[in-house]
Amino acid sequence: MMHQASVLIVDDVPANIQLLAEALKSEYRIRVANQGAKALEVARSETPPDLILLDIMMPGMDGYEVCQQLKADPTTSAIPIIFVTAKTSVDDEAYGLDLGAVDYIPKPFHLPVVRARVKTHINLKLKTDLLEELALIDGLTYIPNRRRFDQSLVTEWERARREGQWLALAMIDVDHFKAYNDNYGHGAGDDCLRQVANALKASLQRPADSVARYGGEEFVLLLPNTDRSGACATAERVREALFAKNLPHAHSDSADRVTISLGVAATEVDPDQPERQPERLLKAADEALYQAKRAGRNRVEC
Ligand code: GH3
Ligand code: MG
Ligand code: MG
Ligand code: MG
Repeated sequence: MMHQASVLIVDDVPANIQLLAEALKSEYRIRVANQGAKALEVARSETPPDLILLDIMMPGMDGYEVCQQLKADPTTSAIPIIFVTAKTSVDDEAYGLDLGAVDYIPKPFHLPVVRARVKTHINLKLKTDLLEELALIDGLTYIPNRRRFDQSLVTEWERARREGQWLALAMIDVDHFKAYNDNYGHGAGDDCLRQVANALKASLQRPADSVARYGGEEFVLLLPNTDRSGACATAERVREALFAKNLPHAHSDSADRVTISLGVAATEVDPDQPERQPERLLKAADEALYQAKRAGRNRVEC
């Protein structure tokens, strides 16, 4: 996943933009904005910059205001900002740093210093991004972990509520997995969980659908904009996909292979009922899963 870091240069004077761009373009993808409003637009785009060099004195919205707005918006607040400015008093500098900028470079700037400071803050930003990504990935299966699922559930719940849509979940548990470990060993059990995770991931068809490892040998599907019958059909397809993998399990009581049980819950999220929390959907899916187990495993309870 090699991605070239990008730097947004914001300045109302074209000559300043040009100097900075020349100094940085061999290492970074450069984007430019000649006014505050344009800077906000680039920062809020689908591909936000990894760092912003921000002039302060500009007609219209000044750099302080741009910085304030970026820091107040959770989608842009993590982008490091370096002020590059002719406002050189210590009070101006303190004010800029108080607003959340990571650094402050006085004009006229010395290009090697700009380059060095940009490099430091880009490296830090990329490391932070990587850590955030790793914190949300399960270390055994490399699919999203429970922390990531909890975040997605809240996000999708809010979206469904705003748009008056359905939201569905399927809780998944591997059948007789204790016997698998006892028979084949814990290492083989780990391999099996990786294969189950891959099969689940591969069997999803809509881009919005996702699977996470909920814990142990439990997984969960999050199915946005999906009603009950759609969710049941997806769960059944997922069950069949894993069955078709034919992973041997000699000590399963339900089949000659590894199987899963699934419990489905779906709700049309009503904007007028904010007290209906996503936890209730999870609980319903969990109860359905329990029914699937009681009814004999290797099945979907809708
Ligand atoms: P059921 O059909 O009722 O779900 O039976 P089960 O044996 O799967 O249920 P139980 O909850 O008793 O056992 C779950 C097993 O999953 C026990 C635990 O050791 C195993 N397990 C949980 N996490 C991991 C893991 O990361 N790796 C391995 N190898 N085993 C795990
Ligand atoms: Mg200016
Ligand atoms: Mg379990
Ligand atoms: Mg189990």
